[in-house]
Amino acid sequence: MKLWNTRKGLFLTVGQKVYPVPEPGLDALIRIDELQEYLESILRQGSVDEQLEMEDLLAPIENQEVWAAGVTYYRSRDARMEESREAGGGSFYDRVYTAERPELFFKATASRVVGPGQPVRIRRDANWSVPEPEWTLLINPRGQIIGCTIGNDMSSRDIEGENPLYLPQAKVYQGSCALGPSILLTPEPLPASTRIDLGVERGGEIVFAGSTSLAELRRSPASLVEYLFRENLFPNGVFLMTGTGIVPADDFTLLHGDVVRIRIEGLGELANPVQCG
Ligand code: DO4
Ligand code: MG
Repeated sequence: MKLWNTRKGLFLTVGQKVYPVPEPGLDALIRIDELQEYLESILRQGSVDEQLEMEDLLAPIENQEVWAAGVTYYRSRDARMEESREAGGGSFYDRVYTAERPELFFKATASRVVGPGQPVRIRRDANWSVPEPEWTLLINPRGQIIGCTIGNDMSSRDIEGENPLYLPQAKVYQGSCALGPSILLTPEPLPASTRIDLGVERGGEIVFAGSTSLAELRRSPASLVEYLFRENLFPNGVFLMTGTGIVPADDFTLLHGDVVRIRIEGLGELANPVQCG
């Protein structure tokens, strides 16, 4: 069952059937105990004759923070070691890839997050920007994973590579995060075989395509959530991006006007134009 945040309110869908959700937003829904039972009761009320239009879709977030895990795939470790070699940061990435404690960082407030079809941004003071396609967990205030969605952890590789202490500037800025198009509400993890695909289009042509699968993710969702909740409270729940396994070659940078498409099996497609300025 999928949850959609739209200009007309929240809706559940099962296949083509659409069900209105009485709660005004995700904050209220996420606090409900026995959520699956509650959702089943909404389905029993019956479906409505409503089409969810692309232009009505909003990012599936209300007052949740967005956090992110890093260097959870070998490809990310490799790319980061390379980009920070001159700055002497290379060994940090190697060490965190194998360390017991994961890299977790604050990524975005809801105001910095865009939804399906809305522009993600590249920084005007960056000259090497990439999308990071990430399986993104939704966790309730009790630390239980209740669903997942597609996330784009937009990153400025030149700023991050110049000095690892610049990470917050490389990662956290207006329009630096996209979520959507909907939330798959399920406590079950996606299968390890789940494929993640990234495509970047420029002027109608594909200028980058890459893929990975959740089998390449080095850490379990439960262990990432356990670290995130160790010394933090999330009264409205929290999104946790699980890291990227796809990093374009070093000569690739996003440009204004590109379109980023991320597909995750079972979750659909999140597509966003890229804006600079
Ligand atoms: O260590 C820097 C960020 C890593 C990251 O965002 C990722 O691996 O996805
Ligand atoms: Mg990332």
